[in-house]
Amino acid sequence: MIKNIIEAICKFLNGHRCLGVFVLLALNYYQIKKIATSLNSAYCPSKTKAERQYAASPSQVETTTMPGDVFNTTSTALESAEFCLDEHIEYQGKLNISFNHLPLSFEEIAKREGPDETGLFEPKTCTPPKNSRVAIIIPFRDETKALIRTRHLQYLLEHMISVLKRQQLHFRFYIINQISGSPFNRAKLLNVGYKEAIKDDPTMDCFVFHDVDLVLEDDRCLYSCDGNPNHYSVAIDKFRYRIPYKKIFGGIVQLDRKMFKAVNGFSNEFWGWGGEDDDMYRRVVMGENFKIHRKPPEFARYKMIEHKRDSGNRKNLERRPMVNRWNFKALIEKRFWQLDGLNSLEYNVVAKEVNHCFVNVTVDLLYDIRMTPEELLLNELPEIDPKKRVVSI
Ligand code: UD2
Ligand code: MN
Repeated sequence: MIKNIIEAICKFLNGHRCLGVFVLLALNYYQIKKIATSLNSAYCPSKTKAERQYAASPSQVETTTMPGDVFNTTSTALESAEFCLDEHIEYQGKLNISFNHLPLSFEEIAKREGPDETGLFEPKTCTPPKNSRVAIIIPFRDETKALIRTRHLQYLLEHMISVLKRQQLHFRFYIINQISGSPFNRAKLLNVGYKEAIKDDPTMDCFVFHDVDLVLEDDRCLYSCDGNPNHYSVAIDKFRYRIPYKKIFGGIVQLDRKMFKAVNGFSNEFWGWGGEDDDMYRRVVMGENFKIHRKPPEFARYKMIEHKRDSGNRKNLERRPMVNRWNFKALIEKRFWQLDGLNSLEYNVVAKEVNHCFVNVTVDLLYDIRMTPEELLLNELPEIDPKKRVVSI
């Protein structure tokens, strides 16, 4: 009986090929739909690069709890909203920057800009894509009676926070404040900032190392990472908006986490003014063969707030020979920068608190256990056990 029915159906379908195909198609409808959906999500033109980049990184989508003492909060924006897209940023273009008014206090800035209690700023309506979770790290010390460097910081935050909010970034400012009693060490402070920032929030993936006295004049200069080491302070009024020398890598630079780790961060051993930025240039370009990108000078325009040399930041007389260690022999045989940097970093945090709109880390950089220039300049670098690095001064 059943055999007869099947034979009849086959006969019928043979005579009506179109209908047969239709029945087969209907039977496979769900499978075809499934394939179409996956093709659509892979090639759909409405998705931007940033969106796909983010989607490709599932670890970033998880909700994260920050482990630090001060920052035991949960980031909620990641769970719900759509990704932030570059084309939705409402740039203002050229900004009117001046320093002849009294700057707002940190409290007033926080009131206006609304960070959370951990000093974090997050877009309200969208989720920042990969490489937009930015820690802005500022080396700092103010030993002036007139609190000149503090005033620089006020001007900077007054202008920059609203710019970075417009750029729809997830960001937090870290001010790394060196205690008095030793020469200023900009580079080591920046290493400390990196370590403290990822301790608070392991999902931070982009790091901007930023002098306190440089204020951006055009908000089209994006502060998110793009897979290259970036130099930002390309056109500064003090240098008549021209790059002062070809290999400059000072002022404001940016690296993502992978790159910063690869170059072993900055050197810890540049005490006083100068050289640390040139050493970093060589770590990036000669040590790891990265290509530095400079931001377009039309947008990467900055005003440097006028200042004198700070009393605790005299010229480092060893800076030239220290930078000149970067020669062919060193590259081939020694890779000395792999012994001095993030992996040999030692410091004591004296205080860490949220100061309205930034995280303030006061730090002792342990000047007494620095390596002497003689040791550093030796061709034969000793094996370094960080615990035994105490040297006579
Ligand atoms: C240049 C570089 C700077 C750095 C420095 C040499 C540019 C545009 N700038 O800046 O990045 O390489 O030479 O070390 O290329 N600071 C304090 N308190 C102090 C001393 C320094 O807060 O007592 C901080 C502050 O963030 C300042 C930064 O360190 O902006 C650099 O010091 P500077 O402004 O005196 O150096 P400058 O302008 O010659
Ligand atoms: Mn300066």
